[in-house]
Amino acid sequence: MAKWKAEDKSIDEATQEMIRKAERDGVELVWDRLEKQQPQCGYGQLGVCCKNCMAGPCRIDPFGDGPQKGVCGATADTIVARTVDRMIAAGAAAHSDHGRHVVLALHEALEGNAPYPIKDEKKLRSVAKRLGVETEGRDAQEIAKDVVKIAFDDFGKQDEKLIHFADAYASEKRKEVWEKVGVSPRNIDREVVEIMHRTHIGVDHEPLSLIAQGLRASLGDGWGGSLIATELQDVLFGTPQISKSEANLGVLQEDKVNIIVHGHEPVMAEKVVEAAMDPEMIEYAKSKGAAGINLAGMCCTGLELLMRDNIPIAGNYLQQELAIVTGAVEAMIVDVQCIMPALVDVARCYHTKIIDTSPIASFPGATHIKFDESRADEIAREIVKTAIDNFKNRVQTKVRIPKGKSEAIGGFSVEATLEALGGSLAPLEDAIKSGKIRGIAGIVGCNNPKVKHNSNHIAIVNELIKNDILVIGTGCWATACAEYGIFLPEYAENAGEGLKAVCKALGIPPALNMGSCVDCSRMLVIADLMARDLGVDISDLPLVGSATEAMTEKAVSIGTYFVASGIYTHLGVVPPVMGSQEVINILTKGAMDLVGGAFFIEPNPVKAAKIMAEYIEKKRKALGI
Ligand code: SF4
Ligand code: MSK
Repeated sequence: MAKWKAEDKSIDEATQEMIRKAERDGVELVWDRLEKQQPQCGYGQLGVCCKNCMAGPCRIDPFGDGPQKGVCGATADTIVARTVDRMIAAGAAAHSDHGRHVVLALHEALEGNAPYPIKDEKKLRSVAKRLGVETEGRDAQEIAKDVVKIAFDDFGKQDEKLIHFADAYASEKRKEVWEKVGVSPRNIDREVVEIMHRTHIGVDHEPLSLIAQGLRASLGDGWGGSLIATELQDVLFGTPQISKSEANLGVLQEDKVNIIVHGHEPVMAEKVVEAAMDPEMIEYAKSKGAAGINLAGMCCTGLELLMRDNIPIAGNYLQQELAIVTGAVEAMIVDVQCIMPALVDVARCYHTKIIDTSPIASFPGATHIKFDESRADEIAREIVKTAIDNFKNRVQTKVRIPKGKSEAIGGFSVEATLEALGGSLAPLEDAIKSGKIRGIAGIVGCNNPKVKHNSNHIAIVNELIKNDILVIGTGCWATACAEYGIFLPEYAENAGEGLKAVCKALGIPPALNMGSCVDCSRMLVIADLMARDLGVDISDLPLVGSATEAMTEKAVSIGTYFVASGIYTHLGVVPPVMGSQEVINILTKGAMDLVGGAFFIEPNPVKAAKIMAEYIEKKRKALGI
């Protein structure tokens, strides 16, 4: 019998209902496993353990009685800095490899080897123009080939110059800061590799230079790998437009074949959407006794589909097991990142098939249907057919779909946001200048079972909007807001008078869904646009960032590139840095002097929102507004 009650684990009733069902069904969930891990290792929490070589593992005694150096002589400061760097490297690698996969898919399509037509030529032309690619009198195929070449070059060039995408998208002022500090990313992959080199035993031991390399690798993610992923996904699958969908476990339907796509990369999922909508497939589902096919998303693949295709999203990171616990999911199709290996065990208690599709992500016990762009349509149909064939195995007595779901407006790409504002950021900037809106907070996703599911996300948004701070964000934060009804224009009633008036005039919610976690790049583009309009650097703007339920290494990379882009950024979960005062000082103070942004750590979301609001007021004062 679990000691933590369902109400302690999530603020969401549908989630609580499924947690209780899991308990009745004898299914172990993420919270049970977290409980079994208690107490978690104190050395690990402080970041003072090292296993970078086989003379270790070594650990530093935080109380000073035991060893103060590893076998090689590494201090706590070195070990903590290396720990942070390796987290950034892993996060940047994950985003950037995602970006690479998108470039490869576009490349294969242009070579005639994959069935992906360019869906958004307008976006392609605008990306190309930014990159300095000639567009006049050229067809989309030719332009796209040049864009692909540039993107590939950012993963492979060997000179010391800034990567092309960052060069094309970031303002001169910001680029000067990076150049001066020596953190301009030269090649997306190289910066990750260099972290692995520097943190190998006996290389870089200086916390400041280690962290500087972390900033550089993270910039290669935000202004490189992630940006490439976002921009080229828009080219391939369409730039998101503002539209309505639904969120939470209640989007599953009892009479239909339920298919969930989960992970991060839409290259495969977009094909599953097509296959699931194919009348032939729907007929096939009906022939098996179902009323049709219901496709829903999970985590960031879900957000990609919600943003572009209005596909409902069944949940965020901590709800992935619970979707299976409904007993109504025929197949969960997974690609990469944030997919719990435990899904296979949970699925064993029901009839759900876990189908892994990525050549780089295999799950023991899952059904493997590996995706290959050249046979994309055929594989997507095979996946959907496998799900339909599994409908007959559903055990009706185990089915219970919670009612909880909410409508939500999504699709706030940069382009859609500008369109909603009448073509430029001017109305928003005017509202900021006049003080109706005090500033903007950009929130990045994740859930973390150490934090009550969705609680920090909702609390911080409520507090920020009350203070007339417009919130934009991505990832599991966006799903939390969607489930809570925050992405509806009427939620502006909960905002301060100024923000409420602006939202009413524009017909927008007080918080805007900008997409998946890779789409944090959209927030950088918005910040950059605003800085250019006002003739200042990003660090001068009344902007703040937050990763309030941070969990993944990707979140560490995102937070770091926010900081390196000049944004004061909140972390709601204490990262493994507390074992080094020097590293804490660099991240929370020193970075501000170097790049105009820094981290602050505050587990209490209400207190964090207050600090963010104060920072915004400080920035407004400095700008004279
Ligand atoms: Fe220990 Fe140094 Fe090896 Fe780390 S690199 S495990 S501190 S000897
Ligand atoms: S899925 S990275 S838990 S946002 Fe992108 Fe959510 Fe964070 Fe994974």
